Amino acid sequence: MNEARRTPGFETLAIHAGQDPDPTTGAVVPPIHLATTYAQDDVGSHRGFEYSRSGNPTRAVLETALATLEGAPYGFAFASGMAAEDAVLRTLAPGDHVVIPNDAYGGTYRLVARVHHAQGIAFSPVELSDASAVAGSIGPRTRLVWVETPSNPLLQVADVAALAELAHSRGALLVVDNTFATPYLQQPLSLGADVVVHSTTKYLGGHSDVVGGFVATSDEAIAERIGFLQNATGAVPGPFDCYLVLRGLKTLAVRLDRQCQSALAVARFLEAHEKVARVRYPGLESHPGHDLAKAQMRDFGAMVSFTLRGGEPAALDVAASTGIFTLAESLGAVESLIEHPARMTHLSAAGSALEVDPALVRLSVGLETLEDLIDDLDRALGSIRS
Ligand code: P1T
Repeated sequence: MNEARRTPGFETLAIHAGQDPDPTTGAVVPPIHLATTYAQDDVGSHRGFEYSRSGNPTRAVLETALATLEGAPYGFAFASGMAAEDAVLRTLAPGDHVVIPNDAYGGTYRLVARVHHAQGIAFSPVELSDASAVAGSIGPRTRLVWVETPSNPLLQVADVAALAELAHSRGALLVVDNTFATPYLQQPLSLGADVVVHSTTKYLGGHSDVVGGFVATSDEAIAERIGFLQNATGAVPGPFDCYLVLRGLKTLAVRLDRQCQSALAVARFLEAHEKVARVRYPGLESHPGHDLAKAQMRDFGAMVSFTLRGGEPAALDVAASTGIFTLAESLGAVESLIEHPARMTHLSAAGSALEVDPALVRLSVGLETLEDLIDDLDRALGSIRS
């Protein structure tokens, strides 16, 4: 008698989902299919691929693998996180309304406020942890509630299940940007979200060598529309980029286990430092979203933000003084990065509800030796002139 087989675990799926050995050669790594076009046996009769904007075998492997990790029946790869977000926003019609977080990646705000708003989409930035504020901002034309959790750069935690219920009760869909958490730490669709977006540039790629994006969804109608838009607007990733993200996925779990562990140690070090005013890391008991993060995430992620008692001058000093933490935008890779959101990643949100405190510094904790990372921060904090 056959016993029912256990569903494979995350790590197994990350390495094998959609990635059977190549049937022609037995190659254990998916081939990088560079062809732009595919021979047809008869007019209109092809073997699954016609033209590489519409579909490419390497991209198809990535789409199957990452959709599987998100628990999604449908997944679409894009040329960047912004292109993925753009596709989701293009499902709206003029006059529709989106609720956006008042703490989110600056580029997301710019896309909504300066691209889609100009095309007739209304939007309201709102504090996602304030349920009555979210409820109050949903109107009859609200089609999407957009969530980033943990958020960029304040690491705020939003209650995905509660927001999904609220959005659905008012006829809207819930979109979650899962870039900071990744499907290893959090699976928004299983919490009730309808659409997940990613910048695969970050943890999924994991090595600062590929820009990409992804949309996963459990909603058939949305999937049909996103698939149409992917082909019609053509913001698709190249096959080599798809391969790099696939390669990154295989080690996501082990990378994140170590990165989360180091991030917690870095956060605790910063919390005890006299020059630091406040540390924002969901794994700290002092974080207002700690219990919620514990309930909806496997671990707390590897992004840490903190404000300096010395305000912006001190923040600029620290950001410019580290040696191992590289001063650079982006996040989620093996290299630790430091940045000043107000002047770098979130400059496009200046003057808006998403404007960032200039005393804030953001860290992406990588895979270097933990003691070296802490020594580096200790020295940088010691260099504050003000
Ligand atoms: O850079 P791109 O792949 O287009 O992804 C945009 C994006 C979307 N969502 C979140 C939560 C993001 O953080 C980003 C990109 N963020 C940075 C580059 C950054 O340094 O914050």
